[in-house]
Amino acid sequence: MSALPKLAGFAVVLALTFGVAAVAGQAIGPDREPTPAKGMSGGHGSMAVADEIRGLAVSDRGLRLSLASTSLGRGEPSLLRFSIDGPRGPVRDFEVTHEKRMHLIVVRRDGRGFQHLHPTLGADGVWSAPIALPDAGAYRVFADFQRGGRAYTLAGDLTVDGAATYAPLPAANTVASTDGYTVKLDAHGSELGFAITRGGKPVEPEPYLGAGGHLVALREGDLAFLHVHPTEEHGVEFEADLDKGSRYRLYLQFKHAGRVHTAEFTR
Ligand SMILES: [Cu+2]
Repeated sequence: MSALPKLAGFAVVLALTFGVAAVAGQAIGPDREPTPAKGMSGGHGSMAVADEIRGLAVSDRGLRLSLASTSLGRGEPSLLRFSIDGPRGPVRDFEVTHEKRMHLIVVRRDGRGFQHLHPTLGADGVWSAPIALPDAGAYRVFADFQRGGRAYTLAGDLTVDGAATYAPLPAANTVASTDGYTVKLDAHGSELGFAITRGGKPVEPEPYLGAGGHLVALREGDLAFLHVHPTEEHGVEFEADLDKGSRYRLYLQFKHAGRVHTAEFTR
């Protein structure tokens, strides 16, 4: 065997390694440090480390999101099944964050059709959640969880068959209506506060997932999942480092009258 094919093989491996490193560098950024999952302070101005960009990769630090199926029938009630796999198969030792061991976010690539689900874990390590996706297109599935004191957001693609009609991101807004509620966004730097009213009267939301509300921020273009910290136990206030020059879709969820409502903003 001549040395040439061996060398060529080496060059390919080198190129692949470099390619992966370049992608990882883009996704994470050279100067970002992992956010400590425990002992994280939510107080105003006390964030010691930069927020981490997540949700761009299907695997991270030895764990991989495996979707049982990467396509679903349009509009059909289905069961979305997946596992989080380590080197020896599905792992089951998840930690509770925001009152749940797994938070699953499903959204179409254009930011429409947002769903926040709490799947159940089977004895075989397979999570499952009932779901129905009424519109065709490519969806992003985010599995948000904590294990071994570290926070993960792994993401994969899911397709719903049919002709998709993608819509541009709606224009920036500071007022959103949902289920008869009006929600006003008040932003000061990285602090995002939300005031909820109904019929002109202030609404005090009920606790939802251990806070006054839950906020997901997805970046336009790549749907990078921004980790958001509630800054108060009862108020609807968050700290989020939205990068300037990018637009985001914000999904604020709050609970009132026993039901969860979602207000959406572009910022
Ligand atoms: Cu959740």
